[in-house]
Amino acid sequence: STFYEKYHSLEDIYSWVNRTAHDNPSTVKAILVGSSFEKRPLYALKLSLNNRPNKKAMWIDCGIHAREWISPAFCLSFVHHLLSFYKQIQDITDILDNMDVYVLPVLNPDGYEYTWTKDRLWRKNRSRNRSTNCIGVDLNRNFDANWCTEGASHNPCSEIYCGAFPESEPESQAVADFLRHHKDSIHLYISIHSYSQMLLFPYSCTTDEAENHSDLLEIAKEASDNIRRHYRNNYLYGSGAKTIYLAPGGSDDWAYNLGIKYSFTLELQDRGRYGFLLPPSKIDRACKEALTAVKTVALKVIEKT
Ligand code: 0X9
Ligand code: ZN
Repeated sequence: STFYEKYHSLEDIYSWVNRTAHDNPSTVKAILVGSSFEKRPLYALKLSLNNRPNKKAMWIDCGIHAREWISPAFCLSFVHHLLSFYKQIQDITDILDNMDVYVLPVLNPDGYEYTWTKDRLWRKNRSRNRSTNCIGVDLNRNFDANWCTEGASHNPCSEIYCGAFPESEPESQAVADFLRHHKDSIHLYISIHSYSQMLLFPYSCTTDEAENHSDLLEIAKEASDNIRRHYRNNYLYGSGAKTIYLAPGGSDDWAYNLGIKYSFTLELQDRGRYGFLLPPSKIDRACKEALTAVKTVALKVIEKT
C-alpha cells in the first residue's frame, strides 16, 4: 500500500509537511499558525497556484480530536490529490484556479502524539490545569460559540470539557486568530472528524436555524448524493444540533459566526464497526468519499460566492 493508505506518526507528518512545501516551492507554503500546549508547531499548508490577488480561499483542518486518525490521513491525501491532479482532473483544476486552499493536517498534535504512545483513544488536547489532575480540553468545545452551554462540560475530567474560558487553549486560539486575520478571503471552512458518516453544518450550539440554512442544506445534500452515487455509501446531513446533538463551542459554528457562511464538519467512516480504530485497509475508500464531499462543497461555494 502507498504512503496515503497508512496512518502516520506525528514525526512523519511533520516530515511530510516539510517535504511537500520543499518539493512544490511555487505552489505550496508551510505557514506556522501557532504552537500547541506542549510547544509543538502547528503548520498549515497553503496551496496557491498563481499570485492573483483577491482570490477566494478555503480552510480545512484535521485532527482536532486526537483519536480520529482517519482525519489527518484525509488531510494528507487531499493535499496529495490537489497537487497530483491539477490540470489532469477538471474539478481539481477548477478548485485550485478559483481558491487558495489552507490545510492544517493536525490541529491537536499533543493529543495525536499521545494516541500513538500512551492511549489510543485519547480525544482532547494535553493541557494541564491547577485545579485537578485531569488533563486536556475538548478543543471542539473551546471556541466562542455559546461556549459551555448544554452539550459541553465545566468538569476538567470530562471528555467534553470546554476549558476555563473560550480560546483558553493555544491550539484553538491559533486557529481562531488565523481565521480572524483571513476571514475576508476565506469563504469556506471545513473540519474533518470521525466517525459516523455525516456532513454537518451550523448550528450545533443551538437548535436555531442558520440564516442560509437552505443553502447549506442544498450543498450538503448534493455532497451526500455524490458519495452515494459513486460509492454506494450513506452520509446523513443536516444541522449539527438536529442531526447528532447539541454541542456548543465548536470550530464550525464559531467560523460561521465570524462570517464564513459556508462552514461544515465532515464525519468520515465508519458507522461504528471499527469506530475510531478504522483499519488501514479502509483509509483509501474513506478518503475517496471525503474527497467527493469536499470537492462538491468547494465547487458549490465557488459557484455561489
Ligand atoms: O462532538 C463533536 O465535536 C463532533 N463529533 S465527534 O464524534 N467527532 O466528536 C461533532 C462536531 C459538530 N459540530 C459542532 N459540535 N460544532
Ligand atoms: Zn471529532
